[in-house]
Amino acid sequence: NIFDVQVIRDPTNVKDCWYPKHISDLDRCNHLISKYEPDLDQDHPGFSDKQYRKRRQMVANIAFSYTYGDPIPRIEYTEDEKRTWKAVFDKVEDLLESHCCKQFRDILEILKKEVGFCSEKIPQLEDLSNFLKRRTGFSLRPAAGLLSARDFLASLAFRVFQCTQYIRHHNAPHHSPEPDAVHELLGHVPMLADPQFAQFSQELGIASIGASDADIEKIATLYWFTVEFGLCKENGKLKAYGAGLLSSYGELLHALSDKPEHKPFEPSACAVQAYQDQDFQDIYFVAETLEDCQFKFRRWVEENIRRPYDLWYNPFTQTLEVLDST
Ligand code: NLE
Ligand code: FE2
Repeated sequence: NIFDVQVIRDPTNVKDCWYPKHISDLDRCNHLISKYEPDLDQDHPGFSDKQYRKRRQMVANIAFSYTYGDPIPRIEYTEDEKRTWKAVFDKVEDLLESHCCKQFRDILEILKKEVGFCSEKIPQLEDLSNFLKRRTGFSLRPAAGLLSARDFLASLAFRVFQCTQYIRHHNAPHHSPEPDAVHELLGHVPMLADPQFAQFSQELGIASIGASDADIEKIATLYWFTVEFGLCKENGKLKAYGAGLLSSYGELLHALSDKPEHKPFEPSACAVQAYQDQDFQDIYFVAETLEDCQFKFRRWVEENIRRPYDLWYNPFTQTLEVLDST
């Protein structure tokens, strides 16, 4: 078998399943979840906009034909798309000092200096991928839309971030229920350029490899309340570090207001917290610091995710290696 399918047998907690061993196996980890797509969802702001739907298809096709090692094709963004990027970028920048965590603020500065990150042009995935490779070893690969949690999390184990390339509809710039390039590039990329956060992201990914469906659900929920919608404290004040907040002016304001509930970050409670993904969250988890979040998560994985083997990511061969089989 060319994919070296490893069958893991432990009916209590581990699913018999294929998982990616080498970074190039991520070519097979791109199963889409159809949800909030302009073609299917009547409430999507692009539903009745034929041109927008055609554009989305075209951009998605880049991801469908991408394979490991290709440079990520550049997109010539339209005026509408550029205006949308600028609208979000400028508004988020207004809230930078008051609402966004230090890691984000610092890396935004570096991005401005090193890759010309600014409100006037939408950065290209290929350029940001190269920036990330130098900073933390993360890289981007184009994704056609929302992916299954298992596939998306698996890519993080290889320090690969699957990244959409299309832009949200111009009628709703300040909050989108689905990922788009504004969200990925403005929200995720700066955080993935932080070494400690990159490490945390990879550990979420490694924890998901070979996990049961129930455990994937828990890890995806932890991912949701940290990487996407996490808050932390800075000199006693709440700040956002979650990418879903950092790319949404509307939700940034909401998250730090007194409207939603703020709970201290505790992995075992967080992993089973119900949530919706259509609108602003009603609950946010607050980490003392990002390091604290990482340590608590690590401990939770050790105590809760049982696997008959340990995995290690070998960065020289870009391979997940089994350390210890019992
Ligand atoms: N709510 C985010 C935004 O508007 O940028 C996107 C979240 C995707 C999970
Ligand atoms: Fe995201």
